Amino acid sequence: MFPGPFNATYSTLEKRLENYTPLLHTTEFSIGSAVVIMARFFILLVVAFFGCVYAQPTPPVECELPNNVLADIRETKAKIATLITKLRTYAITNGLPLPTEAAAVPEVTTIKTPTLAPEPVVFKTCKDILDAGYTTSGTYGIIVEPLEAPVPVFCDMTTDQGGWIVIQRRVDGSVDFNRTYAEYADGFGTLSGEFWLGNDLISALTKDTTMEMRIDMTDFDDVTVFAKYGKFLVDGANKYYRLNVGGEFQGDAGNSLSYHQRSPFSTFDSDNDASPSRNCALRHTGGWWFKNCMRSNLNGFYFPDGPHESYADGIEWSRFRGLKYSLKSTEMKIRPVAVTDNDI
Ligand SMILES: [Ca+2]
Repeated sequence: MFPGPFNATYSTLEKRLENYTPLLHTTEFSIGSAVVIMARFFILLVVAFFGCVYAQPTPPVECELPNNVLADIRETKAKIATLITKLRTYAITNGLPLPTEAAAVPEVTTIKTPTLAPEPVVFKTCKDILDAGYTTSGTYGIIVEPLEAPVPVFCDMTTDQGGWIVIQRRVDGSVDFNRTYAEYADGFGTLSGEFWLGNDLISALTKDTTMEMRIDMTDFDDVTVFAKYGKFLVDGANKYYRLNVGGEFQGDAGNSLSYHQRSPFSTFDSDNDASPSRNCALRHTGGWWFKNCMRSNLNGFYFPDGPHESYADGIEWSRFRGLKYSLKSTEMKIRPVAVTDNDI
């Protein structure tokens, strides 16, 4: 370590030096500190010189500092130089920055505007997912309020410009659709095959977003037709998942759903239809918005051949193949109604 206070003979300067003694015991030093010490020393020198000059009576005479004072000043300067040398030595032996490296003046930097953490991407519909660049049909997760966890849905990304949430599919009869009211509320089946998405979910999806609904259907001659409705909304459980279907109708399948407008949902164990004498779901099988009773029911029994002798208990769409023909495949799908210039 360094020695204690230097034995300066110039009393005032010695006192000043003592004030800087702590520097000897700390690593927080720099050449700047030594310069300050020297600067203060020279200020003392200047003060002493002019004090000498102006203290003389007129006419002024040449003033010289006493030799002993000059000697003390030279000695003190030498001691300060020694101090600086020791500081540099200390810095080198301890791997510190050299005191000659003056404290860097902080660079003026442009303060960046804090960047907000990016919001997590939330997809609420298959249309969102399509717009994000995912053009392959398949299972995706969407957020359906008030649920917080993503809900898996099957997105049809190709039909009619894509972006459809499929809510129903019949394709091979592998899934039993003659289910209870509670099962229709929850949904059943598998997204890659046959399924009913669930009335609670369908209601939640259509409650706050204006949706259009499209049905693609195929008979056993592989004739494919479609029906498309401009507006589709399913009320909540408190209204028995009542059907609200309207808007512009398009398609070559014929309109066999508008008849069911504003009908609540019925199953064999929950008769909410408009027939006082019959349980339409029990008679026609499956769950649907039966009225008195039906012109369509895509959730009926899957007949593997199409035509059937029984009346209207298959997968029926009367305007396409009548009520004694069960379709080969069906898909019901919903998509947010596109905003057009007329809506703005
Ligand atoms: Ca009834």
